[in-house]
Amino acid sequence: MPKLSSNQLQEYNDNGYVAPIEVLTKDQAFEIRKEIENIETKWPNELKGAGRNYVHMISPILDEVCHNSKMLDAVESIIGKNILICGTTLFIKNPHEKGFVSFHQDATYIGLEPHNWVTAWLAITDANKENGCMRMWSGSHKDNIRHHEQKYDEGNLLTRGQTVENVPLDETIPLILKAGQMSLHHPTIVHGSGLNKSNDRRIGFVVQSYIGSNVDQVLGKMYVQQARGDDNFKYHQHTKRPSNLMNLDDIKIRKKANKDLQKIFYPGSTKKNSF
Ligand SMILES: O=C(O)CCC(=O)C(=O)O
Repeated sequence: MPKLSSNQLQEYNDNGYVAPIEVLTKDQAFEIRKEIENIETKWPNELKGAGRNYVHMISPILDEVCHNSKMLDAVESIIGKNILICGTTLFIKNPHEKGFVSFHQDATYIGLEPHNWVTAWLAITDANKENGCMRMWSGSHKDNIRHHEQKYDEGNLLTRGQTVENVPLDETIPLILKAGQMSLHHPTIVHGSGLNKSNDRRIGFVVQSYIGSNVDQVLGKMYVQQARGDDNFKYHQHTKRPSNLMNLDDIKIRKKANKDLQKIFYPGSTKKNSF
């Protein structure tokens, strides 16, 4: 099976991310966009606030993406063959809104230990400098967790507005992707993204994250699916894959999963965002 090449793996190890990786055709990515927008139209509150998480639990189309063999082949090269899907998040920036993502390291508040996990950011629309693609501080994953200021600033798409300050913007690399391509990034790389200044939405569907089955959740409870291999550790609750869109049983499990996710995201926090 085609996995990451040795050059791509080297890129990941040296820089803390690797991209672009071809996953879907432009048309397939557009089908995913239509599914997201169909849910937004029929169930207007479903993907808002905390509803941006775990959408793969209620949509067979988004579930299928998480099990895409091209994604899993690449992920397997990094974390090994026993792979769990422990969460998904939609990062949508609508045009002319204030959405941005401050520079941060994913590992800071997420409770996933050890760091045998990787985050897959799949472009559902093109992502470029104009519409606020992610920017990576190359090589920063080699350092430890840095201090994050909790800013809770307006428009910040992170739970606490957690921010690594004084990141040299001109040293960060824009992660430009075409719809259907993905990037993989390391738990400790410093990354963020700016405003969407285009006239269209910027949509990223993020598997946050693919974890090795040896990875525990030290802050709370997570709901996982087996993507490949075995789970000999059994740290997490396994859930079934959705059978049809917005199935009532799946909605119930997703609600519970989202409630439990809030307990992971916010311990010790003075404020709470809507996510
Ligand atoms: O979508 C973005 O701009 C940022 C997403 C992000 O921070 C992540 O996937 O870890």
